[in-house]
Amino acid sequence: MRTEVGIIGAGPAGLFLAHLLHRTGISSVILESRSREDVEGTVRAGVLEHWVTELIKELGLGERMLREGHFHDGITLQWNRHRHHVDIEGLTGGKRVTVYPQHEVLKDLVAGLLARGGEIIFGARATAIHGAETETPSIEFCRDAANTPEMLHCDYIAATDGFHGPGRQAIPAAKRVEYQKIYPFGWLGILTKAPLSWHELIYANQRDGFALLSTRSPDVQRMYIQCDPAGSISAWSDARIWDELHARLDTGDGWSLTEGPIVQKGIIPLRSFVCETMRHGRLFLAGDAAHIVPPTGAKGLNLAVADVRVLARLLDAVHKTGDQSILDRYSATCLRRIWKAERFSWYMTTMLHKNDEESDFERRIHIADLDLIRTSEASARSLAENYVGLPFDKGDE
Ligand code: RFL
Ligand code: PHB
Repeated sequence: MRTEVGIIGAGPAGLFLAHLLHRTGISSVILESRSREDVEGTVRAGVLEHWVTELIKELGLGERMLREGHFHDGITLQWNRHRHHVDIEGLTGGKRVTVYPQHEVLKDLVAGLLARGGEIIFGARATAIHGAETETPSIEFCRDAANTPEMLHCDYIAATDGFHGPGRQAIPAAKRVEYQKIYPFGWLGILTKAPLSWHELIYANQRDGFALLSTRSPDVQRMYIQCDPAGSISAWSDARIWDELHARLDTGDGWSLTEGPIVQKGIIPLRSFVCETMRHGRLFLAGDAAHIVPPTGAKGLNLAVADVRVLARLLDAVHKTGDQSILDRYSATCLRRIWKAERFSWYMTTMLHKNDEESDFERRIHIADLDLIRTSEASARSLAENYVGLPFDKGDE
């Protein structure tokens, strides 16, 4: 089998890349180890930056998002039982974020790609990457039902295979520098069949720890509470979850969270991670394969799309000019945006969580940071600009 760009992984990075390449006439094949049902059913991120929403529309895939997504003009920060609305739209000259679940985005991307004649092989696990340093790289893969390895020959390989995929390991260890921070807390996430409790997302820093109120639809809500990442989900009865959510989100002024049946729950650890370089010969890492952010800034999915936007543009330029040296810009261009998203995600995480490893001094600093957002327009604008998605650097266009 042969294609121009072999893509490992049908997550947001791989699927957006295939669409962007298709638009410029470059062929690709996506190998995805999971089934289509599994890919389209995994609950993850929920917030799309302004430019990602625009990109989805530009790709002609926005119909359902415009109908079912929720456009938020701000977020609520809460601390010491006090709530503060950050006017994202006003502070960014009219930009909003879209709350539209990642798996719904994936459904639209998969259906759109297949309708345009794109190729996604589900149940096909990439097992090895060959010849990344040559002009004829290939991906060895195995289909679920078969034991015989097959080969996908291509001009370039995009490893959009997430944090645990084989892509990153295919860059020789001596060429890779990895930066990592593990946080001493995780998030317990739930989906509940309940009506909206508040008109926008609430990020709360309470004495017992962080909580986030988000949404999926008018009837299904997404909520998170800070927890021990090593704890077992079986220790969290529904009653305990609601007790903690009330303790961290209720304001004591009559407002209270609306409860409903919990239909899904799970614990995720929080980490920050960056791999430099993101390129080895004709192999390119993008998305979670190259970096992880804690979800507090809602940046994971958006950053994955930003990487492949750069990659698609550079590959298009190489296609048109034949000048391979254009690809030398890939890593540095992506990493400029990645480190700013890492900074913002770390800032939101440290400001909003209870960290037993920190001193009272540091706790006071976090409260001062929150109060600065309330009282300083410059500080609020900085948060708003990062949250809605930083403008692209002119040099990266
Ligand atoms: P993905 O989405 O992990 O997709 C990678 C795809 O590659 C496939 N794959 C392989 N396919 C073939 N052969 C192999 N050998 C393969 N190895 C892996 C996988 O099956 C998968 O389909 O990476 P991508 O595209 O870079 O997208 C990144 C985003 O998905 C991610 O940043 C966010 O979802 C992170 N994240 C969250 N971000 C937020 O902003 N808000 C959240 O609430 C939030 N919750 C989450 C999350 C990530 C989670 N993970 C990774 C476990 C919750 C979870 C549970
Ligand atoms: C979500 O709805 O899953 C969500 C929203 C905002 C975040 C993280 C997750 O910062």
